Amino acid sequence: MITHRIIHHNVIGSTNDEAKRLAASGEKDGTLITADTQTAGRGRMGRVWFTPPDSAIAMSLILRPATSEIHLAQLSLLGGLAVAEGIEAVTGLKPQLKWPNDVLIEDKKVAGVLAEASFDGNKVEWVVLGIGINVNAAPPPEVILETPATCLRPWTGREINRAELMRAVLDHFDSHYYSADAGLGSETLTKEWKARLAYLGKPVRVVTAIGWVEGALRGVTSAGNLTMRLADGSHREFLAGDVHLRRM
Ligand code: BT5
Repeated sequence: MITHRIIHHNVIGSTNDEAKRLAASGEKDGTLITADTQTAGRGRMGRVWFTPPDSAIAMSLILRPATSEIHLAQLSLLGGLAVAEGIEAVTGLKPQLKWPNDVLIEDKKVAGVLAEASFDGNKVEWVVLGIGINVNAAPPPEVILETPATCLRPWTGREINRAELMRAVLDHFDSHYYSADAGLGSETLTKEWKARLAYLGKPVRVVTAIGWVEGALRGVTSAGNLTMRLADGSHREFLAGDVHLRRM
């Protein structure tokens, strides 16, 4: 395991913004920014991420990948897997991954991942992997537009120690990310994603900027793309990006 340098804030706008600022000024691989409360938490594409004060996990990990053969979708999925495994280790619950970046308990969103990066040409300079987990309080229903939200508390019946859960998530992340043979791009990791994938084999709709496609969800590729089987038997692959996955 690597030892992360942790910079904690009681209140901050967004841990991802702070991590990006630090990464751009040379902060090293493994530094983690955490906060008890975010006032301007972000989701993908400018969406709002609500952080219930003093009861959630909001953290952003700075990574400087050794290889440029890395896709942000892989890191989102890996972040989600680490969250799911960390939650399972601490609570016994078995969360699922909703491609590309959500963690669900019984179809409700308990956590979200936001991977952002800076490139120098084709080479990744740094990645900021932001993770938000609803631990002891759920966000108010009015901030949730699409997937219903939940937190861990109603499922465990007890308050969860946020530091313990954060450690568990980071340990699981490290054990995959720094694995020589079961890391990003490996068949082992791809199988672990698939084993946790929400809606596997179920009818889904993928909504893209130019329309939508319906089919059965087949799985994910080692690059983190979604695969679907369409009604005519053909297969389609989707890159994460401005794409939404919906259950039908
Ligand atoms: C995400 O975006 O799910 C990524 C969330 C990443 C948050 C972390 S917290 C630490 C770090 N610092 C940041 O500023 N961000 C990262 P997306 O898939 O775009 O989902 C956003 C949507 O989820 C919103 O439009 C709401 O509908 C919903 N949402 C907002 N807050 C939520 C919450 N606490 N729990 C569940 N759903 C939420």
